Amino acid sequence: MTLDLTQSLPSHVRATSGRPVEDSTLMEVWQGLSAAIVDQIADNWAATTERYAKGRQEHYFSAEFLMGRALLNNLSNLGLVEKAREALAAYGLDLGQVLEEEPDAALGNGGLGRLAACFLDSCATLDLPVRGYGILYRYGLFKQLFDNGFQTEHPDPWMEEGYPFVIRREERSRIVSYADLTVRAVPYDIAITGYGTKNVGTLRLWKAEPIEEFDYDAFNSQRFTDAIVDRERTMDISRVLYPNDTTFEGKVLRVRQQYFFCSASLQEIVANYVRHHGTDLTGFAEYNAVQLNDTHPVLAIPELMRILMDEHGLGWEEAWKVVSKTFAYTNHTVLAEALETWDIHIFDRLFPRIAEIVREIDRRFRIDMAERGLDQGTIDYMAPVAGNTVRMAWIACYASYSINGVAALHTEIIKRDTLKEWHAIWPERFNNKTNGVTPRRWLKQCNPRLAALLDEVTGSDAWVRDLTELSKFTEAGTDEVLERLAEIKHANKVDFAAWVKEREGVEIDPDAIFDVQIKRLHEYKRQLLNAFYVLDLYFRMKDDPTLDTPNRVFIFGAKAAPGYIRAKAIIKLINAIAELVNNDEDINGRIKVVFVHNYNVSPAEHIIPAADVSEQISMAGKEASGTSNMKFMMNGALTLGTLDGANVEILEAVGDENAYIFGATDDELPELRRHYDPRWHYENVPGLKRVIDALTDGTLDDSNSGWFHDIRHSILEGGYDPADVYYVLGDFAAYRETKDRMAADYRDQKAWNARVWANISRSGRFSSDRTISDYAREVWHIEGEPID
Ligand code: 8GP
Repeated sequence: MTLDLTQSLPSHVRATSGRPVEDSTLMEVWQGLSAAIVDQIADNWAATTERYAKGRQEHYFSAEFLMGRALLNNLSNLGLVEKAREALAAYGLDLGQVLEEEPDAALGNGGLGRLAACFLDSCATLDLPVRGYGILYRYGLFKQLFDNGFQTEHPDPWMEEGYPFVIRREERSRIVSYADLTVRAVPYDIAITGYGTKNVGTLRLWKAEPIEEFDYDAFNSQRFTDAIVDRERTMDISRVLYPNDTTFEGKVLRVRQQYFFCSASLQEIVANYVRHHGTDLTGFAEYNAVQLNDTHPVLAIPELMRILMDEHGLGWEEAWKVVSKTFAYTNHTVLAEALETWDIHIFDRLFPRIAEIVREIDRRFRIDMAERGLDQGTIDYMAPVAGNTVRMAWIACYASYSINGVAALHTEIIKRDTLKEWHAIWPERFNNKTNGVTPRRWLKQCNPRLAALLDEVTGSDAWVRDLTELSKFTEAGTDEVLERLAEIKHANKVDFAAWVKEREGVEIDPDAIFDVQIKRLHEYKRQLLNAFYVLDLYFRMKDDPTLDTPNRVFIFGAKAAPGYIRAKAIIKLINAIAELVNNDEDINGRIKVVFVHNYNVSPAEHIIPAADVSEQISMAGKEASGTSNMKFMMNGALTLGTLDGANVEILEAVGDENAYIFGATDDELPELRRHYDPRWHYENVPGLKRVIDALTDGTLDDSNSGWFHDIRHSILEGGYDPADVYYVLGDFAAYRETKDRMAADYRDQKAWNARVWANISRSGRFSSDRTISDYAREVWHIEGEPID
């Protein structure tokens, strides 16, 4: 049964708004159209759910799912884009405008959360029995505004106006108990459609609610506030996503959140096992695997022990056997501050039984390791509990049957450094799963012009389900195709320029090179290196007005964690550079700097198709993988990057002549750092002195915050950390040379477009379909189960 949108749209809009389409707001039309889509998939969704429940399943536990918008994704997967366009046109409405009404579901911070969203898309497309589990945060990641160039943070109540894609499943509620509070976990399900399949997967997000809406006794005895305080304490659990990319605050609440979704999800998974396979839980791991997306869901390990022992009567050994065949752990970062640890007193206070189980895991671990002959120092280092500190990553490594990194280099680094002690004992647990991104959202939907060309060149849309199809066409970059590519990029840049003008009030030249760095703001990602280049180029142009270089637009998008002052200083700096450069009459628009505020999934969908250059310039060894690098590649932007994360594999795929690689490598850095003197670079590397002096000599204005002084100090003097920890000055000369060369190369458009085609046609291995197929085969041991 396919949907007749011309018929169902008006009735769904009327049911939503209580008025005819003509009198409804655009928001109501968006809601009505979205409801029509949910209506359309309901039967297949139920059939898929039923089918998966019986067999072996994989459960993807993640504190973050950065889903972005849903309507276009669903229309596209269901082949309904044109029908929706027509149905709306009958009322004089434009689909594009209606789509822009949708808020982003920003239930994630960055790479880790967006990866989870791409993975769900691939699992649905591949008909895999996988379900996502997380938290229905009332407030997603904060909204970012700029006030005089400073980041300010604002709440993002993303579903307040009504969000038809989440379905409350009251009857599936679970009780989660803490020592001081008992709450109801109510599941809200989001349907995950795939491309070219009837299967519909599920993302289940839990919301915390009071067991009883109100404590009536307290209320009736006039203690109104008591009644409300407990209610609010409960609602706090799913109120906000923690806005930290690498570190955590509000520890007790954070731990409460983690336990909340782990416990509710496991209760449900165990209940499903009992329903279909009986009460002997020793076979649990034959039917269930749980992927832990970083350490945030690691409390699931002691919680499953508790459920198996206390609720199903297994002994410790039996339960541990099940647990150690159930969990698999993905590490997403080598930054030491991101390896979560908690004070065990938090566990004692919130859930004494879990604390007891964690101590017992620790006790047995120590015995186990002593029996293996490890020395006391190593045992203490690796133990799950040290003094009062619980180390979540170590629990994950001990209990999991699989441990993976997210790009080849990253996996080597965790084996060699971060997790080397575990690798020495259990090398067979370690495996690499290089990240990927979904070509549906990140190519077909966001870049329809390029998608149409790919259909034409390859003769079908098979690439949408199997991006490696494109590799058969690496030689198809004829003069005509290259010209078409150039036209498409130009048209995308014209659209983007209009979007930027409207959203940021900056005019940019579509014939300039669009050079883009979009990602969380962190010192290791080195937005500062990029900013220094822009400032240096500005000074060079001021010195020599005849300097022969193409026009350039430098585009940034980044949020800084609210407590990360240095990151906020870098945002202010880039905005100050934009102010200086964009308004200088000598420059006359030859350089423009745009900081796109409130960077998120849907802005990325506008930016990436228009990009010429993809900045992937982290200090080698620090970026676990990166995923925007893959999205840019698919959309024909060339990588300007270090040999870090998945850049290494992108280079391998495209070859030296099709990427711009520079800078110190992970292998070289330890030796280089030993003799490193940033001051020497400041004095001797062309351009650097002037750029760094501009931070404090009055050229740039930090509104007396002292922040630019702090940046200079951190680079030249250091303090608590050594000077220039992220080797910005050390890599500057190589970066400048490479970026200048790249800009010069841009002039030869034909050669440039040949590189563009090389990147697009070889991007197949960076589809999340490849990543997910690898997980399914090598870690989860599941296969596709189409419903018809
Ligand atoms: C990110 C990594 O930084 C990035 O390189 C990688 O591509 C991405 O994960 C997906 O694997 N890591 C995080 O986002 C991260 O560690 N976030 C959390 C602690 C919240």
